Amino acid sequence: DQYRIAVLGATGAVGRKMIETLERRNFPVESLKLLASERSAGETISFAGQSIEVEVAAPDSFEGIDIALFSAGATASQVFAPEAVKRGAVVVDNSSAYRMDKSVPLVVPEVNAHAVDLHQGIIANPNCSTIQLMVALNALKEFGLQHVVISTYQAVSGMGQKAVDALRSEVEEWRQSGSITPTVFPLASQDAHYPMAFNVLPQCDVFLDNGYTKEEMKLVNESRKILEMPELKVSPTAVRVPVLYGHSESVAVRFEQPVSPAQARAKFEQAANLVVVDDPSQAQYPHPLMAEDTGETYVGRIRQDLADPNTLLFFVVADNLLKGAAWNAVQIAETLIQRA
Ligand code: A2P
Ligand code: 11C
Repeated sequence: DQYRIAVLGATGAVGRKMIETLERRNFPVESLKLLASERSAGETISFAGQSIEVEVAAPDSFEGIDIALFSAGATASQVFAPEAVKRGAVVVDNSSAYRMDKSVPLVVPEVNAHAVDLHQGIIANPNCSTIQLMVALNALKEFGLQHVVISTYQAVSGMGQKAVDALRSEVEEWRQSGSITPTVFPLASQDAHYPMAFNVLPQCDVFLDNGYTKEEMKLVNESRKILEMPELKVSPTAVRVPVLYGHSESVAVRFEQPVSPAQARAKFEQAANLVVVDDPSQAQYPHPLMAEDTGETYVGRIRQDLADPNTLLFFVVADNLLKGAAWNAVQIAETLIQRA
Protein backbone atom coordinates (compact mmCIF):
# COMPACT_ATOMS: atom_id res chain seq x y z
CA ASP A 1 0.00 0.00 0.00
CA GLN A 2 0.97 3.60 -0.62
CA TYR A 3 -0.21 6.59 1.38
CA ARG A 4 -1.18 10.18 0.64
CA ILE A 5 0.91 12.27 3.02
CA ALA A 6 0.80 15.93 4.05
CA VAL A 7 3.46 17.78 6.03
CA LEU A 8 2.27 20.91 7.87
CA GLY A 9 5.18 23.21 8.72
CA ALA A 10 7.11 21.88 5.73
CA THR A 11 9.52 24.84 5.64
CA GLY A 12 10.46 24.66 9.32
CA ALA A 13 13.46 23.04 10.98
CA VAL A 14 11.49 19.87 11.83
CA GLY A 15 9.23 19.91 8.76
CA ARG A 16 12.20 19.79 6.41
CA LYS A 17 13.58 16.84 8.39
CA MET A 18 10.21 15.09 8.14
CA ILE A 19 10.37 15.30 4.34
CA GLU A 20 13.97 14.08 4.36
CA THR A 21 13.09 11.24 6.77
CA LEU A 22 10.17 10.01 4.65
CA GLU A 23 12.69 9.66 1.84
CA ARG A 24 15.51 8.17 3.93
CA ARG A 25 13.23 5.56 5.50
CA ASN A 26 11.61 4.73 2.18
CA PHE A 27 8.14 5.46 3.48
CA PRO A 28 5.46 4.24 1.04
CA VAL A 29 4.43 7.69 -0.23
CA GLU A 30 1.80 7.84 -2.95
CA SER A 31 1.68 11.65 -2.92
CA LEU A 32 3.21 14.38 -0.75
CA LYS A 33 1.56 17.71 -0.01
CA LEU A 34 3.69 20.41 1.59
CA LEU A 35 1.94 23.03 3.73
CA ALA A 36 3.08 26.17 5.55
CA SER A 37 1.92 29.74 6.07
CA GLU A 38 1.49 32.43 3.40
CA ARG A 39 5.06 33.53 4.24
CA SER A 40 6.56 30.65 2.30
CA ALA A 41 3.87 29.82 -0.26
CA GLY A 42 5.39 29.09 -3.64
CA GLU A 43 8.76 27.98 -2.26
CA THR A 44 9.79 24.57 -3.58
CA ILE A 45 11.29 21.65 -1.68
CA SER A 46 12.64 18.49 -3.26
CA PHE A 47 11.44 15.01 -2.38
CA ALA A 48 12.54 11.80 -4.11
CA GLY A 49 13.83 13.66 -7.14
CA GLN A 50 10.72 15.81 -7.53
CA SER A 51 10.38 19.49 -6.77
CA ILE A 52 7.20 20.16 -4.77
CA GLU A 53 5.66 23.58 -4.29
CA VAL A 54 4.69 24.65 -0.77
CA GLU A 55 1.01 25.57 -0.38
CA VAL A 56 -0.72 27.76 2.19
CA ALA A 57 -2.41 25.50 4.74
CA ALA A 58 -6.22 25.63 4.83
CA PRO A 59 -8.81 23.20 6.21
CA ASP A 60 -9.45 21.79 2.74
CA SER A 61 -5.75 21.03 2.29
CA PHE A 62 -6.38 17.79 4.17
CA GLU A 63 -9.03 16.50 1.77
CA GLY A 64 -7.90 13.07 0.52
CA ILE A 65 -4.91 12.84 2.90
CA ASP A 66 -4.25 9.56 4.74
CA ILE A 67 -1.55 10.69 7.17
CA ALA A 68 -0.65 14.28 8.10
CA LEU A 69 2.62 15.03 9.86
CA PHE A 70 2.31 18.30 11.81
CA SER A 71 5.14 20.52 12.99
CA ALA A 72 3.95 24.11 12.79
CA GLY A 73 3.57 24.82 16.52
CA ALA A 74 0.77 24.21 19.00
CA THR A 75 -1.53 26.97 17.73
CA ALA A 76 -1.50 25.70 14.14
CA SER A 77 -2.08 22.16 15.44
CA GLN A 78 -5.12 23.27 17.40
CA VAL A 79 -6.52 24.96 14.31
CA PHE A 80 -5.76 22.26 11.73
CA ALA A 81 -5.74 18.89 13.53
CA PRO A 82 -9.54 18.74 13.99
CA GLU A 83 -9.97 19.79 10.33
CA ALA A 84 -7.62 17.05 9.12
CA VAL A 85 -9.28 14.40 11.31
CA LYS A 86 -12.73 15.49 10.12
CA ARG A 87 -11.54 14.79 6.57
CA GLY A 88 -10.35 11.29 7.42
CA ALA A 89 -6.63 11.86 7.95
CA VAL A 90 -4.64 10.55 10.91
CA VAL A 91 -2.52 13.35 12.38
CA VAL A 92 0.92 12.69 13.87
CA ASP A 93 1.41 15.90 15.80
CA ASN A 94 4.85 17.09 16.87
CA SER A 95 3.51 20.02 18.90
CA SER A 96 2.65 20.04 22.58
CA ALA A 97 -1.04 20.77 21.86
CA TYR A 98 -2.46 17.29 22.46
CA ARG A 99 0.28 15.36 24.26
CA MET A 100 -1.35 15.24 27.66
CA ASP A 101 -4.88 14.74 26.29
CA LYS A 102 -6.17 11.41 27.68
CA SER A 103 -7.67 10.40 24.33
CA VAL A 104 -4.38 11.00 22.45
CA PRO A 105 -1.60 8.38 22.48
CA LEU A 106 1.89 9.80 23.14
CA VAL A 107 4.27 7.45 21.40
CA VAL A 108 7.92 6.45 21.21
CA PRO A 109 7.67 3.32 19.02
CA GLU A 110 10.54 1.48 20.78
CA VAL A 111 8.68 1.97 24.09
CA ASN A 112 4.90 1.96 23.66
CA ALA A 113 3.99 1.13 20.05
CA HIS A 114 0.83 -0.55 21.38
CA ALA A 115 -0.59 2.86 22.38
CA VAL A 116 -0.99 3.72 18.69
CA ASP A 117 -3.97 1.33 18.51
CA LEU A 118 -5.99 3.60 20.81
CA HIS A 119 -5.85 6.68 18.61
CA GLN A 120 -8.98 8.63 17.68
CA GLY A 121 -7.41 10.52 14.80
CA ILE A 122 -4.47 12.21 16.55
CA ILE A 123 -1.22 10.64 17.76
CA ALA A 124 1.20 12.92 19.59
CA ASN A 125 4.96 12.93 19.11
CA PRO A 126 6.68 13.67 22.44
CA ASN A 127 9.05 16.53 23.19
CA CYS A 128 12.58 15.96 21.91
CA SER A 129 14.30 15.78 25.28
CA THR A 130 11.69 13.27 26.49
CA ILE A 131 12.00 10.91 23.50
CA GLN A 132 15.69 10.11 23.90
CA LEU A 133 15.31 9.73 27.68
CA MET A 134 12.49 7.22 27.08
CA VAL A 135 14.56 5.08 24.74
CA ALA A 136 17.24 4.76 27.44
CA LEU A 137 14.97 4.40 30.50
CA ASN A 138 12.73 1.82 28.86
CA ALA A 139 15.73 -0.49 28.52
CA LEU A 140 16.14 -0.43 32.31
CA LYS A 141 12.47 -0.55 33.26
CA GLU A 142 12.57 -4.08 34.66
CA PHE A 143 15.03 -3.06 37.39
CA GLY A 144 12.23 -0.92 38.86
CA LEU A 145 12.60 2.79 38.10
CA GLN A 146 12.13 4.89 41.23
CA HIS A 147 13.58 8.34 40.72
CA VAL A 148 15.12 10.02 37.67
CA VAL A 149 17.31 13.11 38.07
CA ILE A 150 17.97 14.66 34.66
CA SER A 151 19.93 17.69 33.45
CA THR A 152 19.76 18.53 29.75
CA TYR A 153 22.17 20.29 27.38
CA GLN A 154 19.84 21.32 24.55
CA ALA A 155 20.73 22.46 21.04
CA VAL A 156 19.33 25.74 19.75
CA SER A 157 17.59 24.01 16.82
CA GLY A 158 14.97 22.93 19.38
CA MET A 159 13.77 26.55 19.16
CA GLY A 160 13.36 26.36 15.37
CA GLN A 161 15.25 27.44 12.29
CA LYS A 162 15.41 31.10 13.39
CA ALA A 163 17.41 30.13 16.46
CA VAL A 164 19.93 28.19 14.35
CA ASP A 165 20.36 31.28 12.15
CA ALA A 166 20.63 33.49 15.25
CA LEU A 167 23.44 31.46 16.85
CA ARG A 168 25.39 31.51 13.59
CA SER A 169 24.87 35.30 13.35
CA GLU A 170 26.06 35.80 16.93
CA VAL A 171 29.27 33.94 16.15
CA GLU A 172 29.73 35.97 12.97
CA GLU A 173 29.02 39.26 14.76
CA TRP A 174 31.51 38.32 17.49
CA ARG A 175 34.13 37.44 14.88
CA GLN A 176 33.71 40.79 13.13
CA SER A 177 33.19 43.13 16.09
CA GLY A 178 34.20 41.20 19.20
CA SER A 179 30.75 41.67 20.74
CA ILE A 180 27.25 40.18 20.54
CA THR A 181 23.87 41.97 20.46
CA PRO A 182 21.50 39.37 21.92
CA THR A 183 17.95 39.31 20.54
CA VAL A 184 16.78 35.69 20.46
CA PHE A 185 17.94 33.67 23.50
CA PRO A 186 16.69 32.26 25.79
CA LEU A 187 13.34 33.13 24.13
CA ALA A 188 12.63 35.53 21.28
CA SER A 189 9.25 36.42 22.76
CA GLN A 190 10.52 37.68 26.13
CA ASP A 191 12.31 40.97 26.91
CA ALA A 192 15.49 39.75 28.61
CA HIS A 193 18.04 38.43 26.12
CA TYR A 194 21.53 37.01 26.66
CA PRO A 195 24.20 35.90 24.22
CA MET A 196 23.97 32.18 23.40
CA ALA A 197 27.42 31.91 21.80
CA PHE A 198 30.11 31.08 24.40
CA ASN A 199 27.35 30.81 27.00
CA VAL A 200 24.96 28.39 28.74
CA LEU A 201 21.41 29.38 29.72
CA PRO A 202 19.38 27.44 32.32
CA GLN A 203 16.10 28.28 30.60
CA CYS A 204 14.34 26.30 27.85
CA ASP A 205 10.88 27.77 27.16
CA VAL A 206 8.91 29.85 29.68
CA PHE A 207 8.88 29.59 33.47
CA LEU A 208 5.75 28.29 35.16
CA ASP A 209 4.41 29.26 38.59
CA ASN A 210 6.20 26.35 40.27
CA GLY A 211 9.65 27.71 39.29
CA TYR A 212 10.22 25.03 36.67
CA THR A 213 10.21 25.71 32.92
CA LYS A 214 7.65 24.26 30.55
CA GLU A 215 10.42 22.11 29.05
CA GLU A 216 11.22 20.69 32.49
CA MET A 217 7.58 19.86 33.19
CA LYS A 218 7.29 18.16 29.79
CA LEU A 219 10.08 15.83 30.91
CA VAL A 220 8.10 14.98 34.05
CA ASN A 221 4.60 14.62 32.62
CA GLU A 222 5.39 13.06 29.24
CA SER A 223 7.75 10.48 30.79
CA ARG A 224 5.06 9.36 33.21
CA LYS A 225 2.52 8.98 30.41
CA ILE A 226 4.80 7.12 27.97
CA LEU A 227 6.22 4.73 30.58
CA GLU A 228 2.72 4.30 32.07
CA MET A 229 4.18 5.14 35.49
CA PRO A 230 2.02 8.01 36.81
CA GLU A 231 3.94 8.09 40.09
CA LEU A 232 7.48 8.11 38.67
CA LYS A 233 9.66 10.71 40.40
CA VAL A 234 11.44 12.98 37.91
CA SER A 235 13.69 15.91 38.93
CA PRO A 236 14.50 17.95 35.79
CA THR A 237 16.81 20.85 34.89
CA ALA A 238 16.73 21.95 31.23
CA VAL A 239 19.65 23.99 29.90
CA ARG A 240 20.30 25.56 26.47
CA VAL A 241 23.87 25.26 25.15
CA PRO A 242 25.52 26.73 22.02
CA VAL A 243 25.13 23.55 19.98
CA LEU A 244 23.24 23.56 16.67
CA TYR A 245 21.92 19.98 16.54
CA GLY A 246 21.68 17.26 19.20
CA HIS A 247 20.40 17.28 22.77
CA SER A 248 22.52 15.73 25.52
CA GLU A 249 21.32 14.55 28.92
CA SER A 250 23.07 13.68 32.14
CA VAL A 251 20.82 11.16 33.88
CA ALA A 252 20.89 9.60 37.36
CA VAL A 253 18.34 6.86 37.99
CA ARG A 254 17.54 5.25 41.30
CA PHE A 255 16.23 1.68 41.06
CA GLU A 256 14.39 -0.57 43.51
CA GLN A 257 17.52 -2.74 43.76
CA PRO A 258 21.27 -2.44 43.22
CA VAL A 259 22.11 -2.42 39.49
CA SER A 260 25.64 -2.78 38.16
CA PRO A 261 26.90 -0.88 35.11
CA ALA A 262 27.43 -4.27 33.40
CA GLN A 263 23.79 -5.23 33.95
CA ALA A 264 22.62 -1.88 32.59
CA ARG A 265 24.95 -2.09 29.64
CA ALA A 266 23.61 -5.53 28.70
CA LYS A 267 20.06 -4.13 28.67
CA PHE A 268 21.09 -1.06 26.69
CA GLU A 269 22.80 -3.28 24.11
CA GLN A 270 19.60 -5.30 23.59
CA ALA A 271 17.40 -2.21 23.16
CA ALA A 272 16.27 -1.26 19.66
CA ASN A 273 17.86 1.81 18.08
CA LEU A 274 20.02 2.48 21.14
CA VAL A 275 23.78 2.53 20.59
CA VAL A 276 26.18 2.04 23.50
CA VAL A 277 29.31 4.17 23.14
CA ASP A 278 31.17 3.69 26.39
CA ASP A 279 34.92 3.16 26.41
CA PRO A 280 36.41 5.89 28.59
CA SER A 281 39.96 4.50 28.12
CA GLN A 282 39.65 5.36 24.41
CA ALA A 283 37.72 8.60 25.05
CA GLN A 284 34.64 6.95 23.53
CA TYR A 285 31.33 8.42 24.69
CA PRO A 286 28.29 10.03 23.05
CA HIS A 287 28.35 13.70 22.03
CA PRO A 288 26.05 15.79 19.81
CA LEU A 289 28.23 15.82 16.69
CA MET A 290 28.30 12.01 16.81
CA ALA A 291 24.51 11.86 16.84
CA GLU A 292 23.90 14.57 14.25
CA ASP A 293 21.90 13.45 11.23
CA THR A 294 21.25 9.96 12.62
CA GLY A 295 18.04 8.40 13.95
CA GLU A 296 19.67 6.51 16.82
CA THR A 297 19.94 7.33 20.51
CA TYR A 298 23.42 7.04 22.06
CA VAL A 299 24.28 6.16 25.66
CA GLY A 300 27.59 6.09 27.51
CA ARG A 301 29.45 7.12 30.68
CA ILE A 302 27.53 4.31 32.41
CA ARG A 303 28.62 4.18 36.04
CA GLN A 304 27.36 3.49 39.52
CA ASP A 305 26.68 6.30 41.94
CA LEU A 306 29.56 6.62 44.41
CA ALA A 307 27.21 6.82 47.39
CA ASP A 308 24.27 4.63 46.40
CA PRO A 309 24.50 1.18 44.71
CA ASN A 310 20.83 1.50 43.65
CA THR A 311 21.66 4.53 41.51
CA LEU A 312 23.24 4.57 38.03
CA LEU A 313 24.54 7.56 36.11
CA PHE A 314 24.78 7.80 32.32
CA PHE A 315 24.84 10.27 29.41
CA VAL A 316 22.29 10.16 26.56
CA VAL A 317 22.51 11.97 23.21
CA ALA A 318 20.28 12.09 20.11
CA ASP A 319 19.64 14.40 17.16
CA ASN A 320 16.75 16.50 18.48
CA LEU A 321 15.35 17.19 15.01
CA LEU A 322 15.51 13.50 14.01
CA LYS A 323 14.92 11.02 16.85
CA GLY A 324 13.67 13.98 18.91
CA ALA A 325 11.11 14.98 16.30
CA ALA A 326 10.92 14.09 12.58
CA TRP A 327 12.37 10.56 12.73
CA ASN A 328 10.16 9.57 15.66
CA ALA A 329 7.11 11.05 13.88
CA VAL A 330 7.80 9.00 10.75
CA GLN A 331 8.38 5.90 12.93
CA ILE A 332 4.93 6.53 14.46
CA ALA A 333 3.41 6.69 10.96
CA GLU A 334 5.17 3.41 10.11
CA THR A 335 3.85 1.84 13.32
CA LEU A 336 0.37 3.03 12.44
CA ILE A 337 0.38 1.35 9.02
CA GLN A 338 2.07 -1.81 10.31
CA ARG A 339 -0.51 -2.30 13.04
CA ALA A 340 -3.56 -1.38 10.94
P1 A2P B 1 6.45 29.49 7.36
O1 A2P B 1 7.80 29.11 6.88
O2 A2P B 1 5.52 29.81 6.23
O3 A2P B 1 6.47 30.52 8.43
P2 A2P B 1 10.24 26.53 12.78
O4 A2P B 1 9.83 25.64 13.93
O5 A2P B 1 11.53 26.15 12.17
O6 A2P B 1 10.15 27.97 13.15
O7 A2P B 1 9.12 26.30 11.62
C1 A2P B 1 7.74 26.46 11.82
C2 A2P B 1 6.98 25.93 10.61
O8 A2P B 1 5.58 26.06 10.85
C3 A2P B 1 7.23 26.70 9.32
O9 A2P B 1 7.12 25.80 8.23
C4 A2P B 1 6.10 27.70 9.30
O10 A2P B 1 5.78 28.16 8.00
C5 A2P B 1 4.98 26.83 9.81
N1 A2P B 1 3.86 27.60 10.38
C6 A2P B 1 3.88 28.40 11.46
N2 A2P B 1 2.66 28.90 11.71
C7 A2P B 1 1.84 28.40 10.75
C8 A2P B 1 0.44 28.55 10.44
N3 A2P B 1 -0.37 29.30 11.17
N4 A2P B 1 -0.04 27.87 9.37
C9 A2P B 1 0.76 27.10 8.62
N5 A2P B 1 2.08 26.92 8.86
C10 A2P B 1 2.62 27.56 9.91
C1 11C C 1 13.50 22.78 22.78
N1 11C C 1 12.26 20.78 23.40
O1 11C C 1 14.56 22.16 22.58
C2 11C C 1 12.17 22.07 22.80
C3 11C C 1 11.64 22.09 21.40
O2 11C C 1 7.38 20.65 22.89
O3 11C C 1 8.00 20.04 20.92
C4 11C C 1 10.39 21.27 21.19
C5 11C C 1 9.18 21.80 21.90
C6 11C C 1 8.11 20.77 21.89
O4 11C C 1 13.44 23.99 22.94
